[in-house]
Amino acid sequence: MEATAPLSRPRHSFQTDDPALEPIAKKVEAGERLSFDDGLALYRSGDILAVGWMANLVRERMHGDLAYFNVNRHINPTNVCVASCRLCAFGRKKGEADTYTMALEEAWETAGQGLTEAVTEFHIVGGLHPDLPFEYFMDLVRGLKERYPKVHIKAFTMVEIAFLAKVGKMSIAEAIERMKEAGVDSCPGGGAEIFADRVRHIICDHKIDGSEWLETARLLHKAGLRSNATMLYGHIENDEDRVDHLLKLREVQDDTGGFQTFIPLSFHPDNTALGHLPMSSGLTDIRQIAVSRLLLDNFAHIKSYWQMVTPRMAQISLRFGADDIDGTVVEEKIYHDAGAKTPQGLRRHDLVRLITEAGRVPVERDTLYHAVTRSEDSFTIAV
Ligand code: V47
Repeated sequence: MEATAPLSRPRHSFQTDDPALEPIAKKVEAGERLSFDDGLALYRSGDILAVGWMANLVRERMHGDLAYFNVNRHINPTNVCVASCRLCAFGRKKGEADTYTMALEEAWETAGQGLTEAVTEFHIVGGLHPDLPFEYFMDLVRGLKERYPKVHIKAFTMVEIAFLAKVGKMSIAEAIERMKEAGVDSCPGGGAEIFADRVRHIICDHKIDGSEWLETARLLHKAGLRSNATMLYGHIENDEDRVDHLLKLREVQDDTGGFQTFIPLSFHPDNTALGHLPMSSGLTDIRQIAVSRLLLDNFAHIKSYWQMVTPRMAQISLRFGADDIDGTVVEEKIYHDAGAKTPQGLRRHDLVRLITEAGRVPVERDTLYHAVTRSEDSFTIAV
């Protein structure tokens, strides 16, 4: 059961100097669905406080003052990747000097290094390795489950699942069944980038296309696994591409209900083939959180991933539509290869402090948003 806390504070009324936001506010207050054009108006409005006010209204209606975090550990088993995505600073071609691929024992041991904080989730994402067999990934998951049976395994993006199915010469539906048998509990939301073909051809031409990503998510949800969804923004996409991306996710969610959390990811240009582009600004990050909350009316959670936007911005986001700031992470490679200046990981008490200072009530959650209660070095999950 998810924790909820109704909010008893009285609400101030909506005010804006942007007439385009007036009809949108009426819809938001009435709980009505927003349109494509509403999405564009939200991206183009100069009144960020009014946009944030609406997003905060929705966020508090859904979660009161609660703000979620988890104690997790990222594991990136390999950086060898057949794709050559211009957006990426992490992937390497086989044979290059700074490649790595974890032996299974090494991956299992690395996973245990975060257990001093009793992690409740392993988040596993990696390159599309040309030679690793399907069974390497299943053994990786099976070995983790054997060694850490209480830890939820959130593994493999839609892009990896489609690739693994090809490697294993099986359908995507079969690959998903095999993943479930091995012990995968849910899937992360990466690889979605921007669904529009025009943009996808430039930033990640070698990945499955947008409709394949969405179809793989549908299959996953149909098989009973939940997943997250992401959007990579702040590169060459425009407002129409962003709204299109969000509404395509909303459409799948109407059908399956299988998405758990939406995570907007700000593009980090360093060491990528798009290194000439500037980093997104704080205003863009905050707006992206708010617009996501407003358009994705059927998503329970909007995550402001502190690794991406910095702990400072994640804190502010909790007043602009976000209800989650992700977890301890411990060791992050994908954005740090692309120039992220944030720490590799944060401790549990740092996350609690960030949330409390923002005037919200911290709730440690597991991956499926059950509240976690801790005593000394063990934890229990309220289901
Ligand atoms: O798909 C890659 C992004 C994603 C860069 O599900 C980059 O809870 C910025 O999906 N600059 C992988 N972003 C990470 C991911 C994720 C992260 C946190 C939580 C969850 C979750 C999922 O990272 C990739 C891509 O969109 N990425 N390179 C870059 N240079």
